[in-house]
This record gives sequence, structure tokens and C-alpha cells, in this order.
Amino acid sequence: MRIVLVRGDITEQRVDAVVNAANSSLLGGGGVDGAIHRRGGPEILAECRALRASQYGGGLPTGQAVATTAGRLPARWVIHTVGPVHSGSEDRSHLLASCYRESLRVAGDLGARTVAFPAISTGIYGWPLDDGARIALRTVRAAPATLVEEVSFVLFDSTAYAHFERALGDLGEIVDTP
Ligand code: AR6
Repeated sequence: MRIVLVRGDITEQRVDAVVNAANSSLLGGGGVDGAIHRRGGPEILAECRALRASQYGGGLPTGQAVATTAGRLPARWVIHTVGPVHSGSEDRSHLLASCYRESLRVAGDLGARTVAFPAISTGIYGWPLDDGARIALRTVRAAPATLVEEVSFVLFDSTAYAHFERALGDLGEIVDTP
């Protein structure tokens, strides 16, 4: 599986599946979540509401992932996952790793070959970018094989990009920018 770093907006990615840094309600929010619902249109929210009315009545638990249509986005699916809020007193790294692992598993089950991730939890949820990048890259690199051939990390600004570049270098991989 190829890992690529992209500087840009996740809603513009032409991939099979884009991952949304959602919250448990699945009903939208700010950051990536807000952008995805705004640009993807009401079909995404309609499917999220249906999920809340069926198997996720209590909301989507932190660390899990579920797919909907991508509506008007140039992708086929949105995979919603709920990152942990960063805590100074409790180690929630396993939950952040789970977001990446579960999203990839869902992507593989859908038959997605290309998947774009944002830097989950590193915005409103306050996770430090250096640690968030390290967990993201290590987890994706170590994930069980699926049909997914390419994972892109879509970084919104140069600071986030630099953190991912460094973390990828620490894994001993060449940075591959399309
Ligand atoms: N494309 C790529 N990256 C982005 C974009 C974009 N369009 N917009 C922001 N980022 P966040 P979280 C970066 O806050 O921390 C929502 O309200 C951003 O700079 O979107 O997991 C949800 O509903 C940061 O590095 O997600 C939840 O309540 C990263 O994406 C909560 O925020 C993630 O920032 C989730 O917070």
C-alpha cells in the first residue's frame, strides 16, 4: 500500500473514500466535518440520520467507523470516524489508532482502492500534530492488508504537512507527493 502526503482540502480529493473527522452524533460540526457536509450536500446527512435511527441510536462510539454516500463530493463514499478528544491526563492513543485501522477496514469492505484521511483529532479535538502524525502513519503502515492500494493524508496547512513529512521520514519512507 502506497502512502502519499497531499497539501490541500479533503473535500476536493478524487478518491474512492474520504474519511471524516466526525463526532459521535454523526450530525455534523466544524472543521473537516463541516466542510464535508457543506460540499457533499444533504444526502450525507440523510444517511447519517438513518444510521442514528438504526444501529447507532446512541451515536458512533469513539474509535469506530461507518460509511455513507459521498453525495456531491468527487468521491464514492465518506467514512465517518470519531477521534478522541486529546487529554493531558489519560492516554487515548489506542482510540486514535483505532480510527485509522477501522476506517481502513471499512474502506476495504466497501472495495475502495484509494482512501484520503485528514489528520484526525488534531483540530478541534486538540491532539498535538507531531504525535497525531506519528500515530496516523504507524497505524496505517501496520494495518492488515485490504484492497486499499493508496492512502493519502490530506493536510490543510504547511505545519501539518511538515509534521507528517517528518513522521513519514521517521518510518524510513520516501515522501511521495503527487
Ligand atoms: N481538509 C483537510 N484538513 C482539514 C480541513 C479540510 N477541509 N479542515 C480542517 N482540516 P477537525 P477533530 C484539518 O477540527 O480535531 C468537528 O466539529 C485541521 O486543521 O476537523 O478530529 C467534528 O464534528 C486539523 O489538522 O477534527 C467534531 O466535533 C484536522 O483537519 C470535531 O470537530 C482535523 O481537525 C472533531 O475534531
